[in-house]
Amino acid sequence: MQTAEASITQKITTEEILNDYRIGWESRQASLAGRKEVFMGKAKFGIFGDGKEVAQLAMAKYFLAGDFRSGYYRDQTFMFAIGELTLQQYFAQLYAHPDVEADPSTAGRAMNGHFGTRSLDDEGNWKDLTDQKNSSADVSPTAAQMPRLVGLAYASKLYRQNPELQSLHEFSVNGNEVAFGTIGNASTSEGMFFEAINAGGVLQIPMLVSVWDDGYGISVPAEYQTTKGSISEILAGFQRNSEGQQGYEIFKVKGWDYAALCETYEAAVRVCREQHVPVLIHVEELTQPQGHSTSGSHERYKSKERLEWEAGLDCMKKMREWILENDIATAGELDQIESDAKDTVRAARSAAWNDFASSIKADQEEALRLLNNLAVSSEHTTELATLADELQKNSNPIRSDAVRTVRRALRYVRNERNEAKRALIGWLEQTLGENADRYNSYLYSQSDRSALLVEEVKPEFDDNSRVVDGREVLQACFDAMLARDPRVFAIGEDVGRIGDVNQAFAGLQEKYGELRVTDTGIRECTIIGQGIGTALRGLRPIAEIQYLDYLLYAIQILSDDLAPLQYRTKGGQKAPLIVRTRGHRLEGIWHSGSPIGMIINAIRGMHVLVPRNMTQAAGFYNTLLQSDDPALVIECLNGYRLKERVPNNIGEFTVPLGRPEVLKSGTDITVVTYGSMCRIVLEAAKQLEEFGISAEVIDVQTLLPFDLEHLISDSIRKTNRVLFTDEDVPGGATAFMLQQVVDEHEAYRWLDSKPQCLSAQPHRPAYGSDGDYFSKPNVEDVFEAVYDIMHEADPKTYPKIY
Ligand SMILES: Cc1ncc(C[n+]2csc(CCOP(=O)(O)OP(=O)(O)O)c2C)c(N)n1
Repeated sequence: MQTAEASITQKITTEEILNDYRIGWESRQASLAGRKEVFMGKAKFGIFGDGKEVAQLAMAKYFLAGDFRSGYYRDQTFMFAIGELTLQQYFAQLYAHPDVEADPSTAGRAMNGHFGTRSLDDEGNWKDLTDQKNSSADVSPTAAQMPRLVGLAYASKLYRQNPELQSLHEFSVNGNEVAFGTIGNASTSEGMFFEAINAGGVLQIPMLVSVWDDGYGISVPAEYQTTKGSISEILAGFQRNSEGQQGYEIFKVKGWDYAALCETYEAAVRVCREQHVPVLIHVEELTQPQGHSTSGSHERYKSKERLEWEAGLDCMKKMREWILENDIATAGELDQIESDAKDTVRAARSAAWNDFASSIKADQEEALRLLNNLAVSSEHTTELATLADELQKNSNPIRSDAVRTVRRALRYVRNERNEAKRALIGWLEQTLGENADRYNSYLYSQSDRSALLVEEVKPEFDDNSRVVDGREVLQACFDAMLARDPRVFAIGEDVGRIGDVNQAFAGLQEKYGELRVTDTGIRECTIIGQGIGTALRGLRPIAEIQYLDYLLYAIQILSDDLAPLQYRTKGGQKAPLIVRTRGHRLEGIWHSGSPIGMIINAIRGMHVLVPRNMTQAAGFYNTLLQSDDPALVIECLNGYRLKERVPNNIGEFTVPLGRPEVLKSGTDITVVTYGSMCRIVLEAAKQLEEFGISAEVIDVQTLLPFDLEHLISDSIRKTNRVLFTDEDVPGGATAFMLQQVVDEHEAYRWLDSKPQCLSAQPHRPAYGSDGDYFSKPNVEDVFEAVYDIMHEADPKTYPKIY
């Protein structure tokens, strides 16, 4: 472990130091003012970076264009210092200003303290990321910035070591970019932190992790969080050593010591950038002058002595003392900087508020004008005037106030017909449209590379098309992808040497090298993070989760980080990661998973594709590679050895998203399913034919998006009956399909029988063939479910079986 010398560096000019001091004070004043805004009711919640200013000023000095940050809500000073956040933007975010120009990080969507830069232009195209200082988009769950950090740093390794990537100038200059992570000391208690630290050490990537240690996690002190109360002490075993064992370079430094911090960051970033050695910097003795957040005061849990200790070690106070001790500026000059900072912040705050409030006010005034117009001609003048009066009196309106008032007003005039009413409805519709863009847009890509816009190219077969095991279809597809696009690489457990547990990558590591087809440790969460971070930097990872059952280890990071990325940046960042896994029926409790309802409800913002065989899967991979949306592809565990034909255009054919396929046409009932259940339903449908029942079998193919052209509803229009079946628990994905088809697509109009679902048992499947038979829907179950529906409709023709 290194302890940097706390000497005055010769390398930093007086001007730079005073500039840092100014930024530090502006940041401090922004925290103080921000808290007041919350208490005045102008913002709902505030979490600030006071007490962490000086360390962040030092870190910012060594953060270069092309570098990436993956941090958390305390990093405002760093963002100011690298020039990627203005004071006005800071306040705009606090107020939840829903405009990208006002809050480029999140367009008001993610609460204050959630930072991010815009990697994409307005059309969703990559900007030159080497030309700007980058921050990936923050999330609130503690330590969830860590998995992505692994990927951001891993991208540098790929760009440096894979010569085929040299031409991608807008993402990297020889892999020189460092990924800077920040995390609070208490958040290092999370499993994700340790998993990411270990992965960074194994991978030897330029990942520099700063732990901002203020001794607490809200009210819980370090001794409850960390063994020995010190993260650097317990991570000491990760230190690389002189015997050539690779690992980390670990530094420890006081968070109020400007000179030592600058020295430390300079040395740390150099080793990280030049040698691609991961670094941990434990920044101790930080404080929280205003406590954790606006939700409560720290006087409740910090002793008087602790509070005094914090006041004495306040980093801005210590920086001032250091400047004075070293005759860098006079007390008067520093006073002036401090007082200017106050004025600057006040002005920025007012500008942000005026900008935020004025567009709302304009909306409010227009609504009032139209409402008053209507009141004049209406039979409900009193009610409308009362509503208008209430809206008028609201001196701090928000957008929903005018909308709510107008919607209520329209109830009174529902029987009236006049121009004033039409004008008010016109206003409402326009405002709702604008607010849909403000609050509901960009869940998926809105660029011309949306997965939904990829042209269908049908697979081509001829008499010479090879008939092979399903896994070989995938192998041919991945081979073509790797050959065609140097940005593509695959990672996962057992993916490299043996080409995954089902051998769809067999031989491809030998052919394309270890950087393209790569084994990882058993660490699902950071496998996904590795994928997210590299995708954020222009690469096209395929990150494999060995079995769907183990996706649960990664579901949080998919749900919190990847899926909402476009949404929480309003189209400012994208990570077109392809997550590959295999699931549905095989054997036993943890190798037969099909928790599809849970997944599709957790990861809106990703596409979820459930191909029934490997040809469909290959077509989906080809589609996804042309798109900038992230997706999860769930292959059928029991399908790798089933025979399929290899399309002649294996690398080119595409399967469209959101289009179900009719696998067997029929007239009596529609049976809707997906994945491994397709074969079971087809077999049941064959047996039903013997008994005079003609079932139409539909494979939905993709659950998100779901049947965009309402083809299932069209089928029900013909058959008037429907059964939804899958291997999920009751109320899982069958309930989703039912809701989509019957409610959203209004198929209830065509139904002559109750729409029904046939799911697996509510427990996980038991082991062995009998365990499978009695846990999941089998051919007989499907047969009888369909038959019973027909029996209920026509008991004479279809008498009860038993
Ligand atoms: C997964 C998760 N659990 C709990 C929280 C609530 N929470 C927000 S901040 C915080 C304390 C974090 O402390 P630390 O990491 O030391 O950072 P600090 O706020 O002190 O800078 C907690 C528990 C959360 N955001 N995410």
